[in-house]
Amino acid sequence: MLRLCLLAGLALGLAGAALLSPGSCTFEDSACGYQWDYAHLPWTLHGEGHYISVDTSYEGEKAVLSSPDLYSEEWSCVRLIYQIATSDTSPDPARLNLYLRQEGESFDRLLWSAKEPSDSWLIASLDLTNSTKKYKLVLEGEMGQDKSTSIAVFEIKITSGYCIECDFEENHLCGYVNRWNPNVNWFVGGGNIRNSQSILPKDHTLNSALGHYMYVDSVYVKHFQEVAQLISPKTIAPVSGCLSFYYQLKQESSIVFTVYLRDMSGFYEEIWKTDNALNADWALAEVDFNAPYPMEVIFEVAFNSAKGGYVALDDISFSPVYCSNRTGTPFNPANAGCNFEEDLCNFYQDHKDGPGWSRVKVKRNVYRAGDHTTGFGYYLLANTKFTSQPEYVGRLYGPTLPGNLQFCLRFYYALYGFFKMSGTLAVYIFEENHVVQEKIWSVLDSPKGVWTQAEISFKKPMPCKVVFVSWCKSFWDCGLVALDDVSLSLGSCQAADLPSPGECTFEKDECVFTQKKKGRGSWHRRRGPTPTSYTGPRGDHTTGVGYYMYIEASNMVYGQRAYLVSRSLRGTSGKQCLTFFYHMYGAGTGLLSVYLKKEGDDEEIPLWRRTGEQSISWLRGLIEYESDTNYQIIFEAIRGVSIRSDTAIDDILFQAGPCLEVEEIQFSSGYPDILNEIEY
Ligand SMILES: [Ca+2]
Ligand SMILES: [Ca+2]
Ligand SMILES: [Ca+2]
Repeated sequence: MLRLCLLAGLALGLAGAALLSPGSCTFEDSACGYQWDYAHLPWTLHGEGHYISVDTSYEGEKAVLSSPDLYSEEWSCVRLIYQIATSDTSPDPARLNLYLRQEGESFDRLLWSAKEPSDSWLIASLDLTNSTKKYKLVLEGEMGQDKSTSIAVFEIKITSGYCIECDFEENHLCGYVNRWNPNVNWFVGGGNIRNSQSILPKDHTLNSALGHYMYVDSVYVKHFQEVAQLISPKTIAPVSGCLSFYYQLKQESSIVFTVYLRDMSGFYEEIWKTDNALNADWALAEVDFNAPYPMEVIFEVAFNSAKGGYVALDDISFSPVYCSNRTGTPFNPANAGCNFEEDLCNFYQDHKDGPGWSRVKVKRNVYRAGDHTTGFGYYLLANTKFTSQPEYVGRLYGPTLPGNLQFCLRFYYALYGFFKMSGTLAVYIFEENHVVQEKIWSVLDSPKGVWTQAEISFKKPMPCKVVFVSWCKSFWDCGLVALDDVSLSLGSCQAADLPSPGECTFEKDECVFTQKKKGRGSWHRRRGPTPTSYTGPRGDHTTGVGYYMYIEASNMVYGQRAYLVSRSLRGTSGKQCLTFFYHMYGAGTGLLSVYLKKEGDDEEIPLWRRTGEQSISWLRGLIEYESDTNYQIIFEAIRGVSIRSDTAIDDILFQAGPCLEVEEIQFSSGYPDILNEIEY
């Protein structure tokens, strides 16, 4: 249960409801138009305590609170003050989640999730990018296993501007935190505090003794090079522009005042440093700021002695235009990827080593696997019988990437052949002049003929290129190497991306889907090959070594059905696009169908169907549909005539808007003449 005494000191400068912007609430007299979902646990408004909470006095798993309709044509910052009180230490404890529910979308986008229990309130700051679409904020409390869990929200405040901006006039300090150090720390100065260390007569915002600022001084410094850090809220949306702030620096012996960016893998980049000039009054600092992936701004002061002096800081602000006259378009990581469907994109080869990688595709069949993108498309192949010679090396160069940015490179590879495969494919980083070459990845022996995902994080100080190198040492040490779906994103691969809404890879669970049994056959979640030979996939579509859903034909009888049904999805106006991958390999394969079931309607509208064996590959299915009422999507597999009838699905993705591509026509009259038949 919540301890109410902890709420003391929670005066957030929000006197007078008239000041509140739409979507903001202090939960004093009302919930400000926030409504709870009666299908779940009730929230309780504690007007005297100024908070709203949910606890486990009722049976239930979660509670949902959604805002009135909101608009944010300007960039804004949502600040949420909350507390999770629980003794739950299980791997899946109580959580508070914040979702963005945008008009026209069937799925809510997770903006933020917290699970750390605490004895006092905490603050979360979340940037909301500008949009013309109507939206709601949806808070979801997940109660976990502990029977005494309580989740409370004290305040939601939406302000225009960026979360890294702060004038330090409110005591939540905009989510800025001091990193505790025994001897030197950032403190709030000014206002009514009037303590002996609060040395400045006036702050910058109000130019008054009542205004507030942050300061750090050297009085308690004991060691050489002691450091105080003030850390901003983490950016969650890409931002670039001009960061400015006011500071005063009084220096008796050397002080170093530095501003860093720190990414989620802990890498620091210095963006600003004081020169040694004294600043008797508030001085303006302006610095170009570029955070294409989540980062924190760190204001760091290093002292060398107790007589160092002090630094004060106020009015941190941000403008989306660079301070300097910087031109040029920002780097777009999409230009460094390729699915090889049209051409090599921005990749190229040098032919000094002989023919390198060939762009190929195979007819959809049950003997040769297709590409990774759709199962029907193109990929690159090296070490074919045309290219493989002892000591043969094929190099595929990517476009030049800027230095000093963290990247995540992902690609899919597949190996074919009978011999030793390790080392036949490697990834190098070439510095621009190709003088420095560094191997960052090399293939180990892996399952043959399975598209397997590789993931590499890297960051280099200089501009560089990614180079895929295929290698054929000798006839006995050489195999076919296939490459597809190369993609590059900003930030490290490990920086846990919030899951995409409407995406289901089946890696953790069955997502929005559940079985509908009633004496029917069932879908199973599995990784690796299925038990019966000559049917079923050898690996999943997501990574090659992950999970997929399938029907095990040997547990079912001819004509038996298995249903996988989504939960109720939000109806919207306009078209929706459903993408998924299906695997129908096996001489006795039955049917796979997809249905749309609208709420309050018994009819299951057929959207898509395939009958019989299709390919040894995962193939992509695309479905466009519309439903303005809530609806469910049903995947139905029917077992075929024999046990070679395992049917599998993976990588389901729901997206708002029409499908951008059309599905490859299933029984086309022929393939393009440029078709490159593989020889191996
Ligand atoms: Ca101030
Ligand atoms: Ca492809
Ligand atoms: Ca999967």
